[in-house]
Amino acid sequence: MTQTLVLYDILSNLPGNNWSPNPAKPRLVLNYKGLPFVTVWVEYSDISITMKAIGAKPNKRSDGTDVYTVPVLSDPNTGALISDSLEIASYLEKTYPEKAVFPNNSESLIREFDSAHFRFIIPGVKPIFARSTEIMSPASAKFFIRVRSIDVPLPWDATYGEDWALLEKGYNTAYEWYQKTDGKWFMGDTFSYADIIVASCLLWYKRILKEDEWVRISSWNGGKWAQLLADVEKECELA
Ligand SMILES: N[C@@H](CCC(=O)N[C@@H](CS)C(=O)NCC(=O)O)C(=O)O
Repeated sequence: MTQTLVLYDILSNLPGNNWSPNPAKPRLVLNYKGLPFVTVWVEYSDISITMKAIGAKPNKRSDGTDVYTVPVLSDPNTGALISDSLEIASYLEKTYPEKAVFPNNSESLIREFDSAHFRFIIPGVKPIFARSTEIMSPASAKFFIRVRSIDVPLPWDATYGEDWALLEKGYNTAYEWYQKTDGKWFMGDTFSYADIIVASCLLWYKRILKEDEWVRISSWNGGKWAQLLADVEKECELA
């Protein structure tokens, strides 16, 4: 029998806690594969100290310095301790191949998709970062602003304007990608980790934005994004 895995995720003041897109990815994979897991919720400002203490491997910041991040997955069945959402997905796929998230040998392509998705989100992410600071403790919000403004310069503002237009532009690009396949998923009729990547950010927006702001995103591209999120939640048995 599979022993319970442990997912390290980020605390918030929202009911049920979860909000952060990178931990949402392994959460959805674990659900999709039907693996038993528990979550350890970590304060954003304590990620580094907690991950160092459990012996997790650091990631790299854009300036080359080490950064301890979540998600981290601990698997008592194998003794593995894995950092980074993509590496966790890859590990889970190799260790628990049933219900593939990289079907038809698609891991290399989906790794490229992950970078492409990140590139279209980042230019318009300021309103999302602004709202994210509102659902954390004051200490975590202060820390988040300090570390995230290295790559996404302040000021961050959720008011409707140019940054929202940049985010919408990114989604217009993603919409074109989705339009090129027959079926509701990125790979047509085949569900994959690519859809989990997109849904994790949508879940983030839905959790942290004001209702009218989420309605705005939901209305883009004929309602594609609210529908995709609902479809992924259903596929991963979250809804
Ligand atoms: N490439 C990593 C990025 C993870 C990441 O940036 N995690 C953020 C939270 S969403 C973090 O832990 N940041 C800590 C910091 O910046 O000090 C992944 O996909 O897991």
